[in-house]
Amino acid sequence: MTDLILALDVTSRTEALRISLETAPYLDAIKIGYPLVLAEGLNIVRDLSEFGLPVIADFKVADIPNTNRLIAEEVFSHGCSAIICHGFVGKDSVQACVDTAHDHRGECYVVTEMSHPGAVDFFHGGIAERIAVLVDETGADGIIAPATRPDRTSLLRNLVGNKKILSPGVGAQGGDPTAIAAIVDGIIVGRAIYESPDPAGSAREYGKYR
Ligand code: NUP
Repeated sequence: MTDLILALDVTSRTEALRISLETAPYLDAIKIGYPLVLAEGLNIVRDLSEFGLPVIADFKVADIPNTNRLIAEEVFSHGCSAIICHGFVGKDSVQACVDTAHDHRGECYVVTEMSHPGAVDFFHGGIAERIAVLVDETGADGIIAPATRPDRTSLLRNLVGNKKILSPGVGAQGGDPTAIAAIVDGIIVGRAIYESPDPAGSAREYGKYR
């Protein structure tokens, strides 16, 4: 069973609510990030909560521990259920997000290796593997790993054991859900759903791995 997480990267509240309403029956969570939050503000979380789904804040938080904590406090006090942070900033910065998440009974996911082609320009030679180990050391709830490189995600699975893996890159970035669904706990799909002429039909299709 693999969750379907909608990456809701639209930039208007009206559009966000329309897509969510149409696709909610097929989703396990909604992921929001800078596009929607910078356009409409963090109060959009309250509107999205109406659909009864967890809202994941994908801010890829990557700052010093104190700033990470302040960002995470805002995220959770606005009603998000989980936060995504970067791992390359180091253990103390990740720990700040994890601790704040857990103070609010929320979750924290750590980006290991990103899904786009340029992700490996600087991150190679075992960096993602070291970040994956950080998850155990900090008590984070899981990692973000690429659907575009199932072999890499499979390797990271061996390192994180039962921790959750959420995987973006399915659809628009070329990732094949059938190649990744069995390895991960959730697939993250954005454009292939919200840019589809039939978002509900598309969500139903990606939801068949649930
Ligand atoms: O490595 C990552 N790749 C990625 O695409 C980490 C992410 N968090 N994302 C996010 O997943 C990205 O910011 C977007 O919100 C979503 C993928 O969207 P799409 O390519 O399916 O439209």
